Amino acid sequence: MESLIKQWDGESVIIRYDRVADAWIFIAIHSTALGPSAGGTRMKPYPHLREALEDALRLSGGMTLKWAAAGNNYGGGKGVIAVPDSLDSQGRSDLLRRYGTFVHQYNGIFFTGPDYGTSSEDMDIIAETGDPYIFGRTKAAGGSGNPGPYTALGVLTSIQVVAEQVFGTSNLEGKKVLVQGVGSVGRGLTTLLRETGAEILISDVDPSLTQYLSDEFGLESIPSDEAYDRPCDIFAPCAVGAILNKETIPRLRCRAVAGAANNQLGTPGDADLLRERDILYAPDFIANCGGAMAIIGMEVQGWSHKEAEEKLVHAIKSNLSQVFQMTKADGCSTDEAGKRIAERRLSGA
Ligand code: PPY
Repeated sequence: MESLIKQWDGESVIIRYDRVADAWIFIAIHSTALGPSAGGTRMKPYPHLREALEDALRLSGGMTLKWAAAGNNYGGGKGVIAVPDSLDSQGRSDLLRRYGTFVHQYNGIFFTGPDYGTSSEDMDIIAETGDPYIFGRTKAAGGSGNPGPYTALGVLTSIQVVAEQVFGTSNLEGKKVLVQGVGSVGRGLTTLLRETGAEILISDVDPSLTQYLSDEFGLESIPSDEAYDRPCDIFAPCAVGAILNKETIPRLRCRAVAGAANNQLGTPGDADLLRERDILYAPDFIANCGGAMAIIGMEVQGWSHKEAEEKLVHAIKSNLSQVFQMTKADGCSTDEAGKRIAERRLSGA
């Protein structure tokens, strides 16, 4: 764990052991250059504690790039709560309240909201003690609700922009889009894709999730270990990170990658592998910023639901077209180009 922190380029990590629930809490503050750190709180059991810390460190770094590229004055942060498998519902709610107290103690150096394993309803509970540092509460409690649909809209926009680059048209009719992971965001993406006339393939490690979509909408489901090999036009990773790596990239049979998962590249060099294979990659921290932008837009900047949609679509189109221009002009990878856009803002801070 020491070596993870030594190698990390962020600012601070806050660690707490919650004795009552036997849970570990990591809050990684990657950067406060543009403003207070902000990012969702992920809650799940981890086989090894090291992986929980690793998630917090990596994901908070992604948030720094996301906020900077999106033009928001926040820095990268992420909360991770590593819980035991045995945690029951009452124990979970009590832990969330203690987590709120913990976040509150830091007086706004870290703002948080929903992420993998936490919901808007959970944010209502955390906010009982953590207010005013909790975003994404339910609409009934005065928050902006589940950010998933906004993230999905941003990913759809990214898919349309990469289609335009690769096929000369953003019209997805008849285009094969493979959605890897049909949890909250992936499933929302399939709903939006159905309206475009795209041919949708789905894949998930949890067969109950794909079964529902296959039964209800006739979507073709691919076994999860075959997702990389299946020919498609656009591959949309909406599950776990690090799935674009030296094992999977040679197997891909798509023209472009655009999805919602955080930290999709195994290493930054994997963006070059994609470029060498002529697969156009929409940098994850640009493609998946819709939820983050909408949360801040609606809760801090006073945007309506409609304004949030319009502004996130506009920001993603504009950032991706800059990225693709930069890669054409100087041959860098799209990931590198996206990072330059973010770093330009960070260095001007
Ligand atoms: C993400 O986009 O990965 C987030 O964590 C978004 C976010 C930002 C602020 C509060 C909650 C979630």
